[in-house]
Amino acid sequence: MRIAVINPNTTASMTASIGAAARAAASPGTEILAVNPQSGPASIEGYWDEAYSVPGLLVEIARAERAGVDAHIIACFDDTGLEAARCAAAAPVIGIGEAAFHLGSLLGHRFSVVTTLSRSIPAIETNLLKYGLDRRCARVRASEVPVLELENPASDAAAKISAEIERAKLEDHAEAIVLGCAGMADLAARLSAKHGLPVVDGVAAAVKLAEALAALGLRTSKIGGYAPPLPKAFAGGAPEGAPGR
Ligand code: 5HY
Repeated sequence: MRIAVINPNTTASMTASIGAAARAAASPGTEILAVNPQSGPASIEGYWDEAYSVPGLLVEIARAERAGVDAHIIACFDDTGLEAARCAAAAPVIGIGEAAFHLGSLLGHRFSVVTTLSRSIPAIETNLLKYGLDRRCARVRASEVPVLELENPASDAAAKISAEIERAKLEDHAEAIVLGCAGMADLAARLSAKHGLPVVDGVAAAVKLAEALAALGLRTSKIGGYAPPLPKAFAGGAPEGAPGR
């Protein structure tokens, strides 16, 4: 089984750590292809970054489809471009946010999310509503750690995230925690042991759900909203992956 893990930002070192987390979660025999676009923002923190990372993401989805992968994972907690990717791909597409929310809701009455910057909270809350999982989430919190600071071993990122988890337990009565950034993947086990509750990493959650769908031979429905894009004129030159390209 081959799974494409696409980090929609353009920071290759972050793609490498996401790939390592995905391989650590994958079953024997599952090959992980970890990639990122060649154009777009170095990190995604808010709606503007998200919008400019989608075209590069869709090019990587098209390339992974041509490579014949069994599933795609969007390794950005905002589930960047998820719906468009599901239109472009026949193989299932899993967003790490949606995957983590589903697993979090299986582990406690309510979970809290701990993400990076406050500006990322509205997009995450909107996704919870869209997925119908808002009632299972006590609160979306920000650790105020910029995404790329997670890559810096000298930063106090882990301490800030840990402190926010403690506040989520006390103030939200959270029974589980969902880590709100792909760059936090390597912190889950350590934070779970420290705080005595389940801590869900979206990358690992998405790998297991992608494997389950692929093993069951289940693929995205093409009879409705995720139908392939229709061929049409495209001013400025159609992007790689567009119908006919
Ligand atoms: C992520 N940004 O998982 C999101 C997290 C965020 O570049 N990878 C990013 O802050 O929205």
